This record gives sequence, C-alpha cells and structure tokens, in this order.
Amino acid sequence: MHVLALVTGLVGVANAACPYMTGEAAIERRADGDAAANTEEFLSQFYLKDQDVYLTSDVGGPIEDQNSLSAGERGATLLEDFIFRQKIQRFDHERVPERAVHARGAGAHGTFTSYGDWSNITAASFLSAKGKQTPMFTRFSTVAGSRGSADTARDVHGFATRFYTDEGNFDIVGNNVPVFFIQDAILFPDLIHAVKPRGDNEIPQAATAHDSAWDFFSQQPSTLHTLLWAMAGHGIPRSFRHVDGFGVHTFRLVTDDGKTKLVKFHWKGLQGKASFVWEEAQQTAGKNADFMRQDLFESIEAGRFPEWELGVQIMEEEDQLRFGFDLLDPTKIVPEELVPVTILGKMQLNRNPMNYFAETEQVMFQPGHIVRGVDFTEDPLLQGRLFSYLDTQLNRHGGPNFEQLPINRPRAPIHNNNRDGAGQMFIPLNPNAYSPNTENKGSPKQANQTVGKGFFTAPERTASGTLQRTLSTTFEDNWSQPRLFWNSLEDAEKQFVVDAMRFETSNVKSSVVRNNVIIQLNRISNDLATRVAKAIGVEAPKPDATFYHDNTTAHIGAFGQKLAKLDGLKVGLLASVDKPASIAQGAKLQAALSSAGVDVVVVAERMADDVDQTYSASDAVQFDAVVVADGAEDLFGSKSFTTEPKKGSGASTLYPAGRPLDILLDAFRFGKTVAALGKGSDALQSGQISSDREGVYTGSTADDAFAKDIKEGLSTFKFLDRFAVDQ
Ligand code: HDE
Repeated sequence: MHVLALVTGLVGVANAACPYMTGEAAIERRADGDAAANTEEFLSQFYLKDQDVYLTSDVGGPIEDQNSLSAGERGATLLEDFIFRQKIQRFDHERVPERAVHARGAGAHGTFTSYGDWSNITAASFLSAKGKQTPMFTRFSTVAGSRGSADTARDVHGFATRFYTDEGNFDIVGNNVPVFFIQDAILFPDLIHAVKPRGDNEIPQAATAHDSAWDFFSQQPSTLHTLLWAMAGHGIPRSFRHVDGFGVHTFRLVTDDGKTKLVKFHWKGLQGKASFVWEEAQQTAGKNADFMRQDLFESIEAGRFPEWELGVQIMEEEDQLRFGFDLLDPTKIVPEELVPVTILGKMQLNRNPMNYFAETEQVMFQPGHIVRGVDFTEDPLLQGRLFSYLDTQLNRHGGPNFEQLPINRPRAPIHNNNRDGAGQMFIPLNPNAYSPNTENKGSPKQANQTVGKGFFTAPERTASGTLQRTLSTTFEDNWSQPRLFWNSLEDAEKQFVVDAMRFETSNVKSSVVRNNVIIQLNRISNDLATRVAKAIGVEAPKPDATFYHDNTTAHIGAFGQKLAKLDGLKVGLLASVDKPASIAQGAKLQAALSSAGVDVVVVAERMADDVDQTYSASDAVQFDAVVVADGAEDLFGSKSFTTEPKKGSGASTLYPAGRPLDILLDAFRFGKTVAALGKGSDALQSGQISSDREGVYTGSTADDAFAKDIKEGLSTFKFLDRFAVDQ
C-alpha cells in the first residue's frame, strides 16, 4: 500500500473522500478501463448534499448568518464578525472571467460507445474495441455573446466534446460548421475584436450586424466561407440537439506501429438538422433567452437522450494537396463525395450537470488535450489554438491547477513532477519531484511509443524550412468553396442567406464597407451580390467570374432533410377554458403523439385543470407545430386595433389583443406545421390560411390518423414554400 500511495497522485487523494472507491480497488478499477461505469460515481465524491444539517462556516463550525454582529442593537457592524466577512468575501469573488469567446453555453454528460476495434487507424484506446464505453462531457455554445446573452443569436455554435478515456482526456473542441473564418491563429484577436461589441458603447450584443464585423469580413476574404454558413440555417439552429459538429482542422490518427492517416472529425446528429428562420430566432431571443439550454436540459431530464455519431473522413499523408486545396487550410471542407465519412461510434448525452458553475462553467477544453493515437497537423490555426486554450485557462482559473477541478480531472491516474501553484488540491507524497531520479526508484518513469503505452508524436511527421511570415500560396483561394456552398443550397435557403445579409449589412452605416461587401460577394456569385446590393443601395455589380463554377455537394444546407427523431418537439394546442371539450383534446392528442416523444402543450385563456399555459405567456416560437382545438375557434376573430374594445363585446383582456390568431399566423409564416380539429378550422379561415397548403392539416378528432399528419409535418419541420423567393 505504501508504494501505491506514493505514486497514486490524484487517485489516492480522491479516494480519501470517495465513499465508493477506496485504496487499491479503485486503482485497479481505473486501470481496467471501465471508465464509463465510474463517471457519476467519480464526480459524486465531490457532491455537497446539504440535507438536514446545520449551516457551517467554510471551516466547519455551525453558525447563524442572518444578522451581522453589531455593537448594540443600532450600532455599527464589527470587523470581528468573521461570519459576515466570510460570507461577503465569498460572494464578492463568485465570478470568474467569462470565456473570451463562447461565453454563453450549456453542457451535459454522456457516454461514447465505440462501434468497433479501430486499431487499424488509431492507437486511441477509447476506439480499441466494439462496445467499449467512455464517459464524456459536451458543451454547446454561441461565440460572440457574453454569458447572459440570448441563446438564439445568429452565430457559429461551439460543439466541444471531452472523452475521459482510460488513457487520459481527449477533447475535440469543434463547431457546428466545418470551416473557420481565418487561416492563421494570429488573426484571431482581429476577428473577435471586429465581431464583438464596439469599444466605445459596447453595442451590439451577440450580433455581427454592425460595421466593424462586416468591415473585417470584407477586408479578410478567408472569412467568406464560414460567413455563408452562419448566414444560412446553421447560424440559427432550432436547438443544440439539432446541429452536427465538426473538428474543423485536419488531424492525424496514429496506429501503434506509427502509421498515420489524416482525418477530419464529424459529429453527425441522429436527431437530424433543424433550424429557425431569422424572425423566429429574433422573437425567441426576446421571449425566452434560455431557449436552447432549456431544450437540452429538459430533453435529458425527460430521458430523451440526444445522440451523435462520431465519424472521420480518412485521408493519406499524400492527399494534402490532392483535392485542389490544402488540407491544412481550415476554411475548406472535404466534400463527402470525395471522401465519405467512416462512422466510428456514438455519443449519447444522458445526464445533466448537477451544478452549472462547477461543471459547465469550469470545464476547460483544449485542442491540446489529445491521447495516444491522435496527433496534430501543421494547420496554422490549430497550432495557435494549442497555445491559446492553455493560456486562457490560467486567466479563468487564476492558477495552474485547473486540471484538478472535478470536471476537468482525467479518470486515468496522474503521476508527474508538476508541483504547487495556487489551489493545489492534492498532497503529493513523493519528495523527489524530479526526473531522472534514483531516490524514488525512477518513478514516475518515462513512457513513450514502445514503453508504458506512452503518448507519441507521429513518427512520419517532418518539419523543415526557412523562417517566414507568409500565408501559404496553397491557402489563397477564398471564393471557390463559398460558391460550392451557395450552389448547393435550396432556393429557399439561398433566400435566407440573402435576407440575413440584407439584415446585417443594412445595419452597416459605412457605404465604403457596404460596397466592399458586395465586391467580395460578387467573387462568389453575381446572383448573391446583386440580390444583397439591391437592398443596401449599392449598384448591382457586373460578374467577377474568376472563381465561378457549377459544382455542388449534397446535404450541406440546414433545411430540406426530414428529421430522424421528433423527440422533445412541442405542439401547442390552442384551446379555450370555456369549452372544456377543447381542453380534453389535449390528452387525446398527447396519447397519440407520445410514442414519437412529442409533447403537447395545452394553451387557454387562464390556468385551469389540464391547461399548461396561458395565451398571455404563449407565442408561436414556443411550438414546433400549432393545432387549433375544436371549440376554440371563437378566440380567433380577426383583430382590429382601430376600434376600442367595448365593454361586454366578449374581447378578453386576459391576454394581449389577438394573441391566439397571432400564434397561428406566426406559426404559419415561420414555416411550421399548423392544423385544426373540427370547427377549429374556422380559425384557419380567420387567418386566411388555406388548408390546401403543405403542412396545413385538418381532422375531426385527435386520432392516430391526425397524429400521423402532425408527425409528418414535424419531420419536414419547415415548409419552405411559405417563404417568397426573389424573382
Ligand atoms: Fe476557440 N477559443 N479559438 N475555436 N473555441 C475558445 O478557450 C481560439 C476556434 C471553440 O465550450 C477559448 O476555453 C483561438 C476554432 C469552442 O468551453 C479561447 C482560435 C474552433 C470553444 C479560444 C480559435 C473553435 C472555444 C475561450 C484561432 C472550432 C468553447 C475560452 C486560432 C474548431 C469551448 C476557452 C467551451 C473557446 C481561442 C478558433 C471552437 C480564447 C485563438 C477553429 C467550441 O482560448
């Protein structure tokens, strides 16, 4: 036991407090790779339950903290009051710096299951056997907004995943789009300063619709490809559950015998992709700033666990320049027609954090967290990130021991000679913290490719060259791939891109910047440039055709593919308390939709039995489909704001005038499924919504046939014919 204790490091100390794992048994447990089983158990040793106990100070003495200690009943508070001092001091220091980017986010625990033994492409142990499970933590985020900003701001979305493998932590710190704005990390501060609020008035929050962002975009054309993805549906996803994820950079996988493959990581959502339309996202931001984190949290609480498959596009070292662009350039995708995605395993998110700050806020991802079997490439963006993420954690944590926080601790044992620093959580027992040594019998010993299953740099990597500050000439084409993206979108999504750009650039005050934007867009597509130019007072440009081509690639848009799962989607049943039969349709519809995981929310004028929420608290943006109940039709009379509502006219003051009809009309114009039961179809007429339109359904009762229509509509998700396209 003595020797074990000396080398145990993290594990040994953690055991002292762990009710489940003690001493050697715990060490063996970790060593046998049964990491998935111990994830909650591991974290639970840090839980503070506070049940049926007396309040104590931070050092354990029971206290009373509702009144400070004063000299006399009306006298001054005493400096001696250690209870007051401690409580206020702790409060004063509750905040840590928010993330410089990706400040707003939500996370969840999960499990990764490998579909096979992938040792033919990587030595990574979490991919070494079929069915092997590895605990995970994943955090989704927006980039530009601060911690309190709205979830549905238009933005690229972070998709950061951590595998707590039995050989250490591996993070894929990715995004929901496969490309990035810049090619060299040295430009990151410029990008972020341009995108974040202005320096003088700190406006606008969580938005790129301002001069500096578009000034930078139009001066730095490497941004164009990612910009197009952000202006399409990918910038405003329906939820974190409905995005795909991408590692963006090309990485290397390395086998035990040192052979390498180049790979791009993909997370393919098993829910399917779904996105908002812009006005819907804007309304949601005002109505429920927490929309996305709530969706993720509630889905997991309800046992509807979102899932993604991890895949890789596998390429050879010789392929680096084979596709007409450089695989080291993070502004490029490798079209799946050229290199299909090989699916390796599945992530399921199945447990919510117990405490937002301790877990989601303190999780500190790093692209530099790699394991044996994974290696970097020379992508200059990735190379820069390897410094930035390590550095930023020091700022956020205030010291170098952030990897000891429960959420960051590897599940593999730690043994090294790193020592001390602010917030050291352990009591290292080896007094000879140096290597090589004889005093500690050589431990911790050096591990490498052949000894101790150590980490190793791909042996085939070479580096040479003259020192230079230049952009590689292989990185110069910034327009062909944005054009590929544009060519591949459906007409409706092209229109969404045009509309988004019109919105954003209409907020740009400088005519020079607006003009520069059109110059760049015109290198991608004259159609795109002309349509945007029209709205912002810039002359329609003549084609600038150097990079024009007609290539397309499949499934690149955020719309047009059916959802695979309807889990956690919400149907609003618009009913009336004065017609109890209309409320009763809620239970029937719920019964018919439950097996698909769809929730029915019954809306009425006021709260009552079986009513979930009132019209005054409801809007179309809360629902993925809206159904008017049989009997509720009287609430949908056309609205008139020109005449004062008269006493006794029947107009309800329980909710804003016209709210039921607004919900129906907004649902329709946001492209959602709308439907009516029985006489409820009069409401469709009040809204001049023809029941012949796609995604508009009627039925006499909430039976299986009606539910089938609703499910069909939900899986289509957005009816794109509702959106006019420029002629
Ligand atoms: Fe990040 N990025 N980034 N980024 N990034 C951060 O690290 C940075 C980039 C991404 O949920 C920061 O811990 C530089 C690409 C995600 O905690 C910071 C560059 C991609 C998250 C940082 C990039 C990302 C971050 C802020 C250019 C997709 C949130 C706090 C070289 C592949 C992770 C932190 C979470 C966070 C720097 C570019 C994704 C400042 C310098 C490309 C998902 O270190």
